Amino acid sequence: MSVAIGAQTLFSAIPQIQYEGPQSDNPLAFRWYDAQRVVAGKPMKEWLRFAGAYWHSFNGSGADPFGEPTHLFPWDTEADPIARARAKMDAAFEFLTKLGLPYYCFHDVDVVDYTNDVADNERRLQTMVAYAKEKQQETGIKLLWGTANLFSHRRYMNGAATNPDFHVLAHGGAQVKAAIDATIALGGENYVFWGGREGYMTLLNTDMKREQEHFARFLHTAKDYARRNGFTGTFFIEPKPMEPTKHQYDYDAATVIGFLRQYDLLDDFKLNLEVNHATLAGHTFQHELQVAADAGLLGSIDANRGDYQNGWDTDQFPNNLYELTESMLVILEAGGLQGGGINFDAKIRRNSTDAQDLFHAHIGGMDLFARALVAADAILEKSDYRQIRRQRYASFDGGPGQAFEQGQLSLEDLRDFAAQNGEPAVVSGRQEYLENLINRFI
Ligand code: XLS
Ligand code: NI
Ligand code: NI
Repeated sequence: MSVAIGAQTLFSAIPQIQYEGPQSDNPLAFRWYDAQRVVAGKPMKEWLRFAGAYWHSFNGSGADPFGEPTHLFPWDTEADPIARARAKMDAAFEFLTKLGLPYYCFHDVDVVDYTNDVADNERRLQTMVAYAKEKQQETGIKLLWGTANLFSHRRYMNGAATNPDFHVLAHGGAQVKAAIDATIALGGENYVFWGGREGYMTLLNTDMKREQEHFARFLHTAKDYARRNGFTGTFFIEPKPMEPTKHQYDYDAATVIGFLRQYDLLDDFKLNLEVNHATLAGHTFQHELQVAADAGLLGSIDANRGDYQNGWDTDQFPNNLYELTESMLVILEAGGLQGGGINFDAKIRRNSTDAQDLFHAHIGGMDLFARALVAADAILEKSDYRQIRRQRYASFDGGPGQAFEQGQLSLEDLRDFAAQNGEPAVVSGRQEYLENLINRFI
């Protein structure tokens, strides 16, 4: 991104992004996302609750393991950390406002640079929270969730809550306390734990059971603190199977649900599911959504996509309408997200260096979700999609099938039914018909 000249800001050349409809050829307009349009009984805006991710959009420098930064932000020329953080926040709120994003999300360290001093960090964050409060009031933009970055600092190389050294764990606690305070002060609606390095690199030096117990204790301690201090929102755990550790404890939705149940955290925690993390776990995103929805824990989404040709968290902006329509089917049938929204945990590529690129990326993502929402609603309302699935299980709706579901049949009863009724009829699962259905409505 080019450096601002004079009074100009990074985004001053970009207009307010408006809905212009599918016929528009303006790349800086929405073609599908029409915030107030009612779909399935609610405005799109409420179904989707989009958020901008501070870390990718305003800290992501484009640097990679092979090369230096390519995204040169104007605020980085400010020497004073608070002045730098304010200039960055000005740009962030200008961006969110121009896109009409109702929410944002941040880690503590995204907002202001961190030092090794706990008290100094708290002061810096409080200063920026006061500034963010003004910005929120001016713009009406709200905090979808806050979180603490417990993975970048070198002290966390062996984890934070699961670190073998209590001293390191305590530093994690200090950061989480400050991040929870910030979230409460800003009226944040949720608080996220992504277990950055909560996992292991080799079992040879790891007491996995003890680490997981520490993790659960840490979550309880943080949750109790937040509740005591008036936080009424939901805590989310964000599953990811690997990277940066070889094995992350929050592997996937099913693993996290088991963990929450085992350690008595189900009353306060739900899931924040990320598309690329599902891919890394060897699942489709739809699968992860369905697992969470079935457990009543579908809280929030980190929107992005991976690259099917490689195995890491590339965090690209979403652009696959077919897959997203399948995902929106799950979300719509679940009645929406519980407390959360759609956070663009995605970054423009290293070689996308214009201010406009960040807008194109988000416009594309927002349009895609809006379009998938419309398509999924049409599939549910105008096709035989639901009926086909219901029909597949009709043998359990009455008679011995129902008795089985109700726990009234023994294994001998099953045996007798099989013996008396011969071979079951061959019934098609109609997969291709259903796949065509998705394509018909998108
Ligand atoms: C990294 C995670 C991270 C979380 C927030 O892979 O997706 O960005 O969303 O800590
Ligand atoms: Ni994420
Ligand atoms: Ni990720």
